[in-house]
Amino acid sequence: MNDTTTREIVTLQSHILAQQAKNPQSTGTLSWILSALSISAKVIADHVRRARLADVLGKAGAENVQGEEQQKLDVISNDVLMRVLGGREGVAIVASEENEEPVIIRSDTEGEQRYCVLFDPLDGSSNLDVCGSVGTIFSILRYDRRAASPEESLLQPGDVQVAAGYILYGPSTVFCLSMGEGVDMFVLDISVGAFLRVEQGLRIPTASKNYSVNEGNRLGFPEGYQRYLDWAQQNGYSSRYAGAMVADVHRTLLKGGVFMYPPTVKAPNGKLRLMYEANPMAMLIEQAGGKALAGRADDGSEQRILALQPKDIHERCPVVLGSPDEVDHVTRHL
Ligand code: AHM
Ligand code: MG
Repeated sequence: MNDTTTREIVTLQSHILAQQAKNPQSTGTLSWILSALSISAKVIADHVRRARLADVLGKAGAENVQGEEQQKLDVISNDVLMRVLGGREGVAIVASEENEEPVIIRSDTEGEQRYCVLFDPLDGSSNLDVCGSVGTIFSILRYDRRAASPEESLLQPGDVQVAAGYILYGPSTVFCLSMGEGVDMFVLDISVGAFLRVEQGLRIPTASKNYSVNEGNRLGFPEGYQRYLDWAQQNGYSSRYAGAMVADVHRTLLKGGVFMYPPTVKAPNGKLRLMYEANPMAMLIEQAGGKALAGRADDGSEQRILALQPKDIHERCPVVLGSPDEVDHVTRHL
């Protein structure tokens, strides 16, 4: 057989159905939710591509729950995800960076397994004005009917995520997904209208001399991070920072290195949100063989992001993730 006949063409949809078929108890509910995310990604990618022409760049004139100004496309992307996910039977609660309160869609006390979907609809959106890459990040949790309230059901550690991923809107639209059995990567073929699988069981390089951090904040970092940067600069490291987590994590996943958003004097827990930025990225990085830490715990041990118990859906945490050896170089300076 030649290469054309041996190389399968697998869409995201068929990949998800094949995963579902591995589990005979599966009802297909999660597959429907992932398919909703795939549709949302195509719609958002189209908005992002046309942003300048459709005059939807710039601010929407409102502030989001973090007190940050929303971009028009933040609002549009949030709306797309809310509308598409809202229509899916299996969705119990949706929580977004752009909404202060989670949206409870179905909170019944019995019946089939339902899920909570948390997302940052358009991460790094300030990159849009300069045609830089942006992305959507999502995390899926089981809806816990035993929780005291539907909101309580959301506050689960990242270790129990059922699936997580991101969509990068760059020169091409890339969907990276983990359902707990490795990381797979898909690229949107716009002529076909489908995400096609380009990588299965992606592995992050063990080491690579790259660090990715906003060095403008350096003087506000705890001393350990500053010592690491001195060490990296004395040892021939390159600095790469897109200013959009999805773009920076995607590069780190493929090329190796370490991505960090440390605590700063102004933001003692860093800037990134645990539940819909750090947790999904940490799941992908760990599933690809990397490490994802929130620094060191009080007893000096490494604090895995996925082991943190969230207390608030919008809480923040420090982030150090990437190639295992590179994360170790950071932590030995902390
Ligand atoms: P956002 O969710 O408001 O877009 O903020 C998150 C973004 C990340 O994509 C990126 O890693 C970080 O903020 C950049 O922050 P800074 O400009 O402080 O370096
Ligand atoms: Mg955002």
